[in-house]
Amino acid sequence: MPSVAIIGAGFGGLCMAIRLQMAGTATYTVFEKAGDIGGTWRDNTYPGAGCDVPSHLYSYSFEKYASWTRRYPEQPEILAYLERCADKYGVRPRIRLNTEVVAAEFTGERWRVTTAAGDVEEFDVLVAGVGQLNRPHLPDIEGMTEFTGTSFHSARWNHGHDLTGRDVAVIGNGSSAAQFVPRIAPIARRVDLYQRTPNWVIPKPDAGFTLPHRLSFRYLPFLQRAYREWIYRRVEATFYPALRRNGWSAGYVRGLALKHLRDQVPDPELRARLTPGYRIGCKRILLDNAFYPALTRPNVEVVTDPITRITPRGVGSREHDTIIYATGFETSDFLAPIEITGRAGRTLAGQWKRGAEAYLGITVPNFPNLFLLYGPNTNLGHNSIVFMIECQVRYIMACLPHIAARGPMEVRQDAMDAWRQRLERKMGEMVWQDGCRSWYQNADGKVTGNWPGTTTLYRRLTRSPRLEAYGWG
Ligand code: N01
Repeated sequence: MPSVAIIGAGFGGLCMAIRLQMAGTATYTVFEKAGDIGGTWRDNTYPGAGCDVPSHLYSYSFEKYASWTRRYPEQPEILAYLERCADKYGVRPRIRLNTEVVAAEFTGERWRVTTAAGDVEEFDVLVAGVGQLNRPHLPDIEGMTEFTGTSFHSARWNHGHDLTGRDVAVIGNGSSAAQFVPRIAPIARRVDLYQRTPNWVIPKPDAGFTLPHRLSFRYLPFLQRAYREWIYRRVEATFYPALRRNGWSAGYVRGLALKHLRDQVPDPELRARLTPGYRIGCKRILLDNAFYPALTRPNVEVVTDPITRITPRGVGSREHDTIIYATGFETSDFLAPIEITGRAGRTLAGQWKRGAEAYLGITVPNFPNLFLLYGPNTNLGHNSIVFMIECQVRYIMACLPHIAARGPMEVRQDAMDAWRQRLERKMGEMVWQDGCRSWYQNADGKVTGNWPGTTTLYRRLTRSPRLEAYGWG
């Protein structure tokens, strides 16, 4: 089997490592820049961090877990699940922690991988599992550096800074802020939530699993499989259509969101400020039961005035001792800042100047034997990204024997062009450019994040490599 370098030990990189391990090949190395595994679930430790996809679906299909304590467990449980997977499948010895890959160059036959420490090693195949939400985005606001209080990004939570009795400014109101604002509002003296664009929010059907539930899942595995299948089919059938221009469920989901807002926010003036003016689904829909009630607290204010500057004492004319940037991630520069050089000295950053793209979101012309997990146009607005990652890993596993037999595998430019046209046609059916800006888009407004089809279609398209696309027909 070809040797494989995997970058990143989050859901994607670990899945790749486990599948290689299960296939009985130990010729892989996982490079992880942080001191531990877990990716986004290691980084996002803010109070209330969790996932908006039920864990019975947001987990590996080959490693179902019967003991989730609730439908939507929080970050510690998800991280513990990943750690258990790494232990159970014995991949830890092949993970190099605190080892950042800074460059990878295709030599004509193999990938030469360089780490920040200056070590260089060669592998046949390079798999990038760095994800789309791994580098915090900090805004560029005048005066930011002059602030004399404590400031941090939500994905780099400062647990040493007690928020009790503080005057806190939260900048941003996406999924992260929606989860931690209800946790900090009861202890802070005041929370000013700076909202640039309101989000659509629908109820989160969360519930705990009782012991009988958990035992049933453990001892009646068909029940757990059926439950997982039911969640999958429900989100696919109800929420995917809501993201389509003519989707049948958009009105239904919008109605849910408006009712949720009416039920939870009695003040019409605040309700008006929280009502989005763009089509539902254009930005990520939030699933949350605690965010709106937190915003109605007397010590919380939703501030919609644009932020003009940050002073040493707070945001604009207000005084704060803490600023929390819930301002999202650098999502469109996939793989940055790793310098990836393919055939004939081509760099990935150069090739993707007008927007990242990859055939099936996995392979890239001019970059033989490079495979991406959770790459361009494979993010979802409605279902489990772990499902997409498993499709990609299965595809890569199916490519490896071909590489072993025939040498480097490179997707043809015409296959990439045909894929792009297909994506663009499908993208025209979706709502992600209908009156909003979001992290799904790059700086030019092109949607480089999301997959515009059903996940069932993606699974079908990635079931096995079409060898003609690689010039091996
Ligand atoms: O980040 P975001 P996030 N001045 O990019 C605002 C996943 N996730 O960390 O909307 C003022 O959504 C920005 O404003 P606007 C999930 O996929 C999932 O919250 O651009 N504001 C926005 O409000 C999610 O989508 C879960 O106008 C500025 C916010 O910052 C993704 O991660 C939990 C600004 C950024 O929101 C990212 O979520 C957490 C500026 N200069 C995360 N710049 C769950 O599963 C940015 N903003 C529940």
